[in-house]
Amino acid sequence: MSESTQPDAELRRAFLSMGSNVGDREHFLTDAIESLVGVAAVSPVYETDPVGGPAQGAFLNVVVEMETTLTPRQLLGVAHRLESAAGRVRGEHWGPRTLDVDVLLVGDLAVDEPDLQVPHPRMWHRRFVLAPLADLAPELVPERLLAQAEGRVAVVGTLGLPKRRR
Ligand code: GSY
Repeated sequence: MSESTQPDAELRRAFLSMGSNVGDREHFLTDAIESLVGVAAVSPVYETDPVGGPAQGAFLNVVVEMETTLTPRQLLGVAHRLESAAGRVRGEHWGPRTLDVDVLLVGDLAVDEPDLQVPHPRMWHRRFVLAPLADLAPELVPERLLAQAEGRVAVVGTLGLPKRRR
């Protein structure tokens, strides 16, 4: 499927969650973000306890805000492409990974298909998503949900990204 945009497509505020817990975690996140078109903001980097899956190492997580005309399905295609570029091998379910990219929100669009749900159905329970999302868009994250969410998180810095074009 093409990821090209439609001439009259609406520009929307979209949010992607990215996580890495294998190898050079910061490098995988930085590379992925640098290859995205339409990045508007990147949250601080959080080191986070793994939620779900087998015993595994700590993640680095960020949330990326985009201004984009891409549809949720096109953004899912972008997410899969970024994961492949990071050499991700789909092994154990919820196991360690070089890069995971989830489509969280795309404007006020809602999608409920077997392989794609937007808003992302688990995001409201995961502190590794809600904390960086609240840094970028506090109005989207109810304080009560952030307080109740699962998993310890700690800010460890910011990614050294170059200033860039949209
Ligand atoms: O769903 C994203 C992959 N993932 C993560 C993650 O990115 N961070 C943390 N802390 N735990 C996770 N469990 C899974 S699965």
